Formats: sequence, C-alpha cells, structure tokens
Amino acid sequence: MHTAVQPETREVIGACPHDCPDTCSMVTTVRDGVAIKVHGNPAHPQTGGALCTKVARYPERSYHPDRILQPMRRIGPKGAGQFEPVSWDVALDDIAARLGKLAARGLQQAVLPYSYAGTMGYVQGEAMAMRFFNRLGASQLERTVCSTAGGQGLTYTLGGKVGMRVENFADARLILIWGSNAIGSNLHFWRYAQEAKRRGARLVCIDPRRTETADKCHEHIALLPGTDAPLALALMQQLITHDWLDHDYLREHTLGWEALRARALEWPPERAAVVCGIEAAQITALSRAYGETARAGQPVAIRLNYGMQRVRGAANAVRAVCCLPALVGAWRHAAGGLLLSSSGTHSSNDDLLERPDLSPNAQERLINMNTIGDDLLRPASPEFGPRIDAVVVYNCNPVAIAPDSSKVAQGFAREDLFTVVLEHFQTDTADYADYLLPATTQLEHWDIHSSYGHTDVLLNRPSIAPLGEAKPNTEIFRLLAARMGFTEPCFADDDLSLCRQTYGDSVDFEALLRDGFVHLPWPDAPFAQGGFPTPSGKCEFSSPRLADAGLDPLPDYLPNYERPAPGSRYPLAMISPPGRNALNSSFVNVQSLHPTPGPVLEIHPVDAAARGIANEALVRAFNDRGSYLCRAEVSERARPGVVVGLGIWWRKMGPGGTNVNELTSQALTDLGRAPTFYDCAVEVEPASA
Ligand SMILES: Nc1nc2c(c(=O)[nH]1)N[C@H]1C(S)=C(S)[C@@H](COP(=O)(O)OP(=O)(O)OC[C@H]3O[C@@H](n4cnc5c(=O)[nH]c(N)nc54)[C@H](O)[C@@H]3O)O[C@H]1N2
Ligand SMILES: Nc1nc2c(c(=O)[nH]1)N[C@H]1C(S)=C(S)[C@@H](COP(=O)(O)OP(=O)(O)OC[C@H]3O[C@@H](n4cnc5c(=O)[nH]c(N)nc54)[C@H](O)[C@@H]3O)O[C@H]1N2
Ligand SMILES: [Mo]
Repeated sequence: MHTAVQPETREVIGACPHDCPDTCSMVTTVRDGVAIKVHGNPAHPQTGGALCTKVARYPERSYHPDRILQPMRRIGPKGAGQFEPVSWDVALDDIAARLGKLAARGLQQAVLPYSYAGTMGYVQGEAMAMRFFNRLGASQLERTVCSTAGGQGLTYTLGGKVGMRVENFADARLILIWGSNAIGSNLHFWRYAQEAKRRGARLVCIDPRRTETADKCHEHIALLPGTDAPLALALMQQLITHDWLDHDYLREHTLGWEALRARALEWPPERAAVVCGIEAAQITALSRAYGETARAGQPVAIRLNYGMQRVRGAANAVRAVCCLPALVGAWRHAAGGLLLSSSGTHSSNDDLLERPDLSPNAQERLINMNTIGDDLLRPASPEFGPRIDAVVVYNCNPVAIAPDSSKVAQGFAREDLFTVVLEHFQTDTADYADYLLPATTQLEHWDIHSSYGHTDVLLNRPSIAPLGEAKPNTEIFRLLAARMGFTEPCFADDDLSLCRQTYGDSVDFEALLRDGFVHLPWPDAPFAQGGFPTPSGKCEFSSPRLADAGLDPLPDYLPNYERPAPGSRYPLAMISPPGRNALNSSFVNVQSLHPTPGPVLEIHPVDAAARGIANEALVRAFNDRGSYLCRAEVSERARPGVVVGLGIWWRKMGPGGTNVNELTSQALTDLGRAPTFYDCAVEVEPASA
C-alpha cells in the first residue's frame, strides 16, 4: 500500500538582520527545504507578531532571480559590471595572493575593509571579518555613516546611548516624535505611540517633511532642516519664563544649570521662529503642553531619532534636546524622558569577537567612511599614509550610500584599485568589483543580534541551506585567513561558537536556542534618582569633557554649512530620508515593493510652480557636486524651500545613472565625524532645460 509523502513543514525562529531600531523576531516557514514565508514572532513582545512590509518580502528577496550565486571575476572595464563565473578556489587564491603581496611590501594599511550594517548581526558583521583585517594589519574604518553624531550628543549629556524603555511610551501623556518617521523607520515604536494616543496622549511630530507619521500626529512642526537646537533652546526659554521647572531635579541631578539657563534665555520664541521657519505660536504652544503636562505630574516623553543629526550642528542639536527632560523632571516617570538609542544599555564582547590585539601595527590608520570619495583619490603622503590599493566591501553599498557619490564612483573606477565585494546582488558597488563573492542571506546562516531600539538579544537560526555556492561572510574570511597563513585558533571558531562568545555568560544561551530571544535587564525610569552614566553622575547640561577639549561646553545652534537663501544659486534645502519600502539601498530591487521603481523628488507646489515643474515631470536636481535626474512629486509633504529626495536608489536605477548622493557633501558633523546628508543646498529645473 502506498502512503503519499507529506511535505514536511516546519517553522524556524530567526531575527530580522536589518539596520532598524526594531530588530524583530522573524519566523520562517520552511517546506521541503524551501522558505515559503516569514512572519513576525507573536511570542516576542517587541515584534508583536508583525513584520514591516519590506521584511515580509524577505523570501522574495532571498530567492530573487538576480541573487549572486557563484563567485565572479571581472572581465570588462572597471564599473561595467561584466563578470565571468570562477570557482571559489580560483577567487580565494587570487585574492589572498593580491592582499599577501601588499602585506609583504609592508603595505598592509593600503588595504581597507569597508562595511556597515547590511546585516546588524555580530557574527556576519564584524566578528570573523575584523579578526581577519586586524591580523592582516589593514587600515581601520571609522564606521560613522549613521549614528555617531547623535551618539556623541547622548554621551556628552546623558553619559551613553541610554534612555527610556521603548514599551513605556505607551503610558506617556505627551510624546514628541522628533526627527523620526516612526511609521516608515521604527514601526514597532509606533505601536506604543498609537496605544498612548488611544489612551488620550497628545502626539507632536517635529520634522521638515510632512511624513506619514506627521499625518497621524495631533500636530506637526515643519521646521527647516538643521534648526532643532534653536527650537529646543526656545522651549527651554519658555519653561524658564513660566517656571515650568522641576527645581529639585535640576538641583540634585544636573550639572551646569545656571550656564544653560543663560544660554536658553538668549532664545525667545520669536527669534527661534525666524531661524526655524515656523510660527512663534507653535513654540509657545508646544512648551506650554510640555511644561504643564509635566507640572501636572504626568509623563512627557521624547522619541528622538537620527534624522535630526545629519547636519553640521548635529551633536549640539541632540545635546539641546537631551536637556529638556531634566528641566521638567520627566525622568521621574517610567513613561517620561527620552529615547534615541538603547545600545548603551548592554555590552557585547566586541574585543573577543574582533580581536584588535592581533594587529601587528604600532599605529592605527583610520579612514572615515564618509570621506571615502576623497580618500580613494588621495595619493600616499606622510599625513595620509599609503594610498588605498585594495578595498574589501561587505554588508554595504558605498557607491550608492556614501555622500558625494561621483567622487566615490571615480575612486572605485581606479584601474589600480583591487576591489572585492561580498554581496547578495550586483549593486552599484558590485559593478566595480574585481571579485564579486556570493554571500548568504539571513535565512541561510547563524547570527546573534542586539537592538538599538529595545533591550532584547535575538538569535538567528538558519532555516534553509545556502543557495547556489553562497557562503556566509564568516566562512569567506575563514577561508581567506587559511590561505594567508593565519593559524591562530580563533580562525577556526564556527558560527555557533561566535554566537555564544558574543554575550558569554551574560545571556542564557539555552533560552536563546529555545525561544529565539532573551530580555536584558534595564530599569523602568532609569534616571528617576539621577545616576546618569556621565563622569559626574548627573545630566551634564554643561560638559566638563567638552570644555577640556577646548569646545563649547553648552549646546548651541551651529547653522548648516549650506544655507539656501532665496535668490542664491542653490535656493532649496534638500533632505534625503529613507522611503518606507526600502531599507537604505536594500530592497530597491524587490519588484513587488516598487511597482514603479526609480527616484522621486518631493517639491512644494509653490516651489514647483516657480520653476514650471509639473507633477511627475522629469526634473534635474543639481549643485556644484553634480546633478541627478528624477521624477518630481509636487506635494505638500515638502515644505516651501525644502525638497525631499526620498530613499537611496541604486544609481543605475535612476534615469540619469545617478542617485541623490550625487548632491550630498563629504563635510562632517560638529562631533562624531558623521555625514551631513541633510545639510545640502540644491536647485531644481525641468529636465528638458
Ligand atoms: N523603512 C525604512 N526603515 C529604516 C531605514 C530605511 O531606509 N527604510 N533605515 C534604517 C536606518 S539605517 C536608520 S539610521 C533609521 C533612520 O530613521 P530615523 O532615525 O528616523 O532617521 P531618518 O529617517 O534619517 O529621518 C527621520 C526624519 O527626520 C526628518 N528630518 C530630516 N532633517 C531633519 C532635521 O534637521 N530636523 C528634524 N527634526 N527632522 C529632520 C526626515 O524628514 C525624516 O522624516 O531607520 C532605519 N529604518
Ligand atoms: N542621502 C542619504 N544617504 C544615506 C542615508 C540617508 O538618509 N540619505 N542614510 C545613511 C545611513 S543612516 C546608513 S545606515 C547608510 C546605510 O548604507 P549601507 O550600510 O550600505 O546599507 P544598504 O544600502 O542597505 O546596503 C547594505 C548591503 O549589504 C548587503 N548585505 C546584507 N546582508 C549581507 C550579508 O549577510 N553579507 C553580505 N556580504 N552582504 C550583505 C545588502 O545586499 C546591501 O546591498 O546609508 C547612509 N546613506
Ligand atoms: Mo542608519
């Protein structure tokens, strides 16, 4: 008698790998070795059973017909993206020989790893990769493309990347969503904000763009980019003037109040309103809501996000906003205070994973990832060190995402630059590779994750076998290490061991294996009794560390580098925040998410009319750095004077072969050596002109 073979279906608990504060627990349904769908783990409180629209398409991305599934070697000119398949042995032998030759000439620092958070996993991130580059003695990359300015702002004020527990926002009475498009970029926080709204909380969005989040808040304050510090200082001025202050909290738990008070009094709402391009009445109303709600003993909370720290005065602005909760004693409540990042609430064993002790170099050579455009084109010099002669790119797409991309592309186009790219797809950067190596996706490898928006650790189990000849990043670096003759035992650690090493005994690994997540301890109302992780233990309005460094110890307004004025050559400010259906430059090639792919520029009807630009018309946005073509979206999502180049498309998907980063600059922020993507002046014209 025959019994039909039932297809075997099972569910595997993993973690979303993407660069997002939510870090969801992701469950993959596998049938006969094929991942057929993913869904949010209902048992994980932060995920709440729901994934965002884009990550719900993770299987479509993993099984995409364009996945790179074999090692490839360049056959055409640099950047043409023409390759022939080769075996792993051929590719790895040649790469090891090329890197080994540089090292043998004492030029190991001519080798640069270039990576970011394509996966946020510790294991497929820097663990084995940095063991390899440290042992080689390569240049160090300053991984500052995203959050370091805000991180410095937090550290100099609160003492670290610490703040409220995200779930406590549900109990707040007033929430300022500041420099954050939560519905697009932090959906699982938005659940808590909505819960608070249902319970009667007021929601205020502070963002130059009328985002989908702004649509759903009670109020939207559309300030000009880079003017958050004046707004925060004027709010303080009003809190002082009306005495909506918590004098006990100020006395016991803050440092430098008198100095900050004097600085804030320089910013009456009328002055700030002119700088911010808003009505003074919006400032007075907001300060009244913030001050009176706190005075009534109710929790007021700020969800600050990274959108406000991509301008020159980034860290100063974050410092100014970080002062606000202490003025009104908001930290006394579990649902009061502020959250920008939770990544300082716990620590991983990074030195054990990355082994900086293996480096043979007496001195490190640092390359900032935001100035890669200039640095690839720089000759050797005593100040700079050796010319960059080899770049190994993984978890990153610099040709699309780094600022001033015509320079970046010019740098990668150097015939004498040896470029290796580990990727899922033939991205803009992959086009420039000498070797393009197929990497596994999150469905195909082990990893372990923490979060910068909550306080859980998640384990990712592979749910399917690697597709084609793809290998995990770790395995590629292990194989290269063996060919380079690196014999230290750490190069034999497998991925599961690396997962265990990441948190050591500080997490219950058996629970991780069983449930896929564990909670790390972090108190409700962490600073109700002060105890900030600053040197003074107080909220440092005035920072002795900044004073020691010869810098202004108080937060202040540093105007943008590029301030468009009417009548000037580049009269429009351009910001370029992420679109909802992509993740930086990832997912732009997933067809079901982008029925009409390609870049758009939102422009206010008044600015469009002044330039004869019709909705959906092809336009050219330009400045001295370059120009790019895209479709105009004439819309009140953009405020007058500000255009919005939404999302980071691959350059090759743009009608002119460029993307928004053609226009952004390599200038760095006040602190943190971070990029200034949203500090950018442009002009726009119909493309036929
Ligand atoms: N869907 C989706 N989610 C994502 C990402 C994605 O690409 N797509 N990217 C992920 C990554 S890497 C990060 S770092 C985060 C980014 O997410 P966020 O940390 O929220 O930062 P941004 O998206 O850069 O900007 C947030 C908002 O700030 C606004 N903004 C721009 N300039 C200013 C300003 O000067 N002041 C103020 N107050 N607001 C300003 C922008 O218009 C935007 O709506 O999101 C992560 N999540
Ligand atoms: N104009 C403008 N530019 C920006 C921003 C902006 O707001 N405006 N945002 C900036 C910010 S906040 C950030 S964080 C950066 C992000 O920039 P990137 O870190 O470059 O992020 P992605 O564009 O998502 O590219 C990540 C790449 O890693 C690959 N990848 C994913 N997982 C793996 C893996 O396991 N192995 C390997 N080998 N590859 C993998 C993906 O296929 C993808 O191509 O962009 C910055 N650039
Ligand atoms: Mo980011």
